[in-house]
Amino acid sequence: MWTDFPLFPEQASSFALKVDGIYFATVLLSVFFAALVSVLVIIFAIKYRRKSPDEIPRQIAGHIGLEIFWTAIPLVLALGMFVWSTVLYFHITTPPANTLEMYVVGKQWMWKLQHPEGKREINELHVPLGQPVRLTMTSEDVLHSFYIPAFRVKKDVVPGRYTSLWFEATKIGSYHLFCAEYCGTEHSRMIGKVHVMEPQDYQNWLTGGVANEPMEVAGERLFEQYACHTCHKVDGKGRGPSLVGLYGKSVGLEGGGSAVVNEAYIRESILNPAVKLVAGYKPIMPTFKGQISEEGVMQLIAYVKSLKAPELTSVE
Ligand code: HEC
Ligand SMILES: [Cu+2]
Repeated sequence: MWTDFPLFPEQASSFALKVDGIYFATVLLSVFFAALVSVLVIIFAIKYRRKSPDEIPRQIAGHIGLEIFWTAIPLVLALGMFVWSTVLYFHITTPPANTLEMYVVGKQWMWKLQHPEGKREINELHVPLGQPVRLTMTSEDVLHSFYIPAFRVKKDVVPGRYTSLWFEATKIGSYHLFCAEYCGTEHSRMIGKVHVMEPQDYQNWLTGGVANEPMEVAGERLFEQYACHTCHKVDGKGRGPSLVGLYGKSVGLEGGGSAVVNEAYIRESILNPAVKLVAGYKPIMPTFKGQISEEGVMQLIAYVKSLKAPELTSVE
């Protein structure tokens, strides 16, 4: 439906049909009631018009049956729309477990994208068909918004914060990528393409061309370059805690409370280490604010994520 109609973007992700379903249902419902009310206004205006100059209408005190009738029906319809869209909203905001991770940095006025295997792109994103992809996104300067109409996904990209978005492409092709948040003079040129490829073609594309360094390897190099490894020893005997198996864990904080280690926590630990002190440690970690680029921070995060605790030999 509508695929040849240029007003509507293609349906190229697993969300597209579902989002359009809600969109059209809402529009149809609104059109139906708008038409019903308009037609009744006209009919009643004619039917109950004053027919003689001295006519005085009978007063109507109220009708409990009618009140219930026109309260209950809209209530059921509105709650139905609410439940339907809430269920879809949760689906769209909850990525499945087996996603491919990719990283996005917005900048006036371009999109910079990194694949964990090392490939980097500008204003272009290659993704495989039929595989859930999760983007972790941040901005180097101002607010942007990552928008792929054909996938029916859009999410703000905020400086100093990580937002994420996931989708599963269901159709081979190239689709528009827009910045959907006014971000300065050349906002309208902050556009790109998302290329959906057969999984095999995607693999070839990933490994083809120049040898690329995986993100976690680049992260490991930064880890040594910035001397992180002098304090964060694998065995936990350094001046800082061991980062092995840290990702996804919950750590106790100095002064009570705890924090879950996700991308945002690691970024904050690197840029503002004193904000959340790990219990039992002193605020000796220097800040790396202004020294490591957003891409660098993401590479460090990829490295920390790759430090998996050896199985069975649990340290705790
Ligand atoms: C001078 C020693 C030192 C250096 C250098 C250092 N750190 Fe730290 N780091 C610490 C200490 C001590 C803590 C625990 C206290 C805190 O949370 O600030 C810590 C905490 C952390 C945490 C949170 C750990 C947890 O268990 O929750 C992360 C992540 C981290 N550092 C990453 C890095 C990275 C990446 C670098 C290099 C860019 C680095 N650190 C450099 C000493 C250091
Ligand atoms: Cu922008």
